[in-house]
Amino acid sequence: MSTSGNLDSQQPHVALIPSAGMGHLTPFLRLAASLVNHQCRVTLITTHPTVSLSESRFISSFLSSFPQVTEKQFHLLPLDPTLSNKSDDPFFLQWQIIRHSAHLLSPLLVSPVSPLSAVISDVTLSSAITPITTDLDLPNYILFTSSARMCSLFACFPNISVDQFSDDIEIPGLPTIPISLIPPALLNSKSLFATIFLQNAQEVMKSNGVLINTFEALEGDILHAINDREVLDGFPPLYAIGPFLPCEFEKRDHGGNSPLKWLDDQPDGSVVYVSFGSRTALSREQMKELGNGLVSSGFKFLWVVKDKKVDKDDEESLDNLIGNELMERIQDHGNLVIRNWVDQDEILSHKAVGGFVGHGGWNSMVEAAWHGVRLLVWPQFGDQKMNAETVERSGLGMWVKSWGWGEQVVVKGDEIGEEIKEMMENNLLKSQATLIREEARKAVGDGGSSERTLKGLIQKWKINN
Ligand code: UDP
Ligand code: G50
Repeated sequence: MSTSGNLDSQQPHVALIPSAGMGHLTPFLRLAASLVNHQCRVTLITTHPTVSLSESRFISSFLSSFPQVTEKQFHLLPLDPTLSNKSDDPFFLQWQIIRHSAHLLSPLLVSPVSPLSAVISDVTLSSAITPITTDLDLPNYILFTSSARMCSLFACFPNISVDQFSDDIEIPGLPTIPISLIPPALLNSKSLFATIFLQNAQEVMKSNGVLINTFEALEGDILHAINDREVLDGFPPLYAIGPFLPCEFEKRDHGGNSPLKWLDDQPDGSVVYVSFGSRTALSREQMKELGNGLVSSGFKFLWVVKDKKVDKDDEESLDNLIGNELMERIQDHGNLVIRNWVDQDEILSHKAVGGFVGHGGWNSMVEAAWHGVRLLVWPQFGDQKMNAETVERSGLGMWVKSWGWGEQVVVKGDEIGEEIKEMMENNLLKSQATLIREEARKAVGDGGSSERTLKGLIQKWKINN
């Protein structure tokens, strides 16, 4: 503990190490903003290069808004050629590149003037970072960038043998996970994703704690089962400090093309917002069925269309993607289709928006909870079915189990239209979503569960300074 009596010297200094993809960067930058607001000193480790343009723009905008944050640039090693055939997902490959470059981090984590009180790194990097923080004798925390439900699977993963992957998965203290919900990449123990996931799950046991963007009303039962050590004895404390709040620095200049003007003209609660996040492209065939389904639902919609995983590659025109005929029908009905990045927060917070058709990316799920917008979740890959299950259990939304994973089946437009109608007309979902919004606000408000948990953590870092 500092003996100088100088308040400043008690200011905890936290280094943040995000991973690749907007779904990983976004919660880190929101956490960084929150730590600054709680009078912490923050160092942000920024990886160079990034995979997407969105990531580099987001980091620049964050750093301009928070000049008090120290940036330490982390220049990655080139891709090891033996890796390139291990996955066709540029974000998974980047996780591995960051992991392989981790030894270059040590000098960035040494700060003689203001030693670090804690290092918080993304869960996808955990097993590569832990040896470094151990060497430097620094407290090590992990940010788990998905749901607590997914975290329960993560915790148990090293104890699940490959043969068990033909059965549903038993999670002590919690409902069984049907095998159909498990991220497909985990079912192949040789996949790059499964290899990293297992190593991270083993090493996370050595960390001082796991931070997570969730809150009591959304996943209280799961949080308790993990923290009461029912799920796994010895799992580090899980700190639920969500919802992470969208921030001013995230706003972009739309060059006069903001969907807000269109939303302003729609009746309250009448619009369906449709987006599959920052890195999910539907097949052309599925895109057309979705367009038909949206039109047949009879509800007005704002649809964000993506054709490629990485934003730099997203070049095809809308007419080419969904066809002139469908495009005309969409526009005849006065709907809006957008091809670019949107400010999801300003859309979800708009009073015209009544429902959200989304892929189950965890950040989007928590944003929907924050704004009390009910959900039809349509999981495409990865952790998204686990997230969909937890959203359904909380009462915030629904999902259709028979729709399978994104690439497995093409869901027909009529069926999509029917489910959208069900979500929009379901008054129970509507009132539950409103309640969850209130609970979300309580959680981060004065004396709320997440606010107390975050303050407790910061206090711990101060004492260890
Ligand atoms: N997002 C956005 N505008 C877009 C696409 C995505 O603001 O056009 C944001 C969204 O609000 C969320 C993040 O990007 O904060 C995406 O993370 P999520 O976990 O929902 O899904 P992922 O993109 O990782 O699949
Ligand atoms: C991103 C993704 C697919 C996916 C997940 C993503 C998760 C999150 C948890 O975040 O499941 C996770 C923990 C450890 C790890 C990777 C991911 O190594 O595209 O499933």
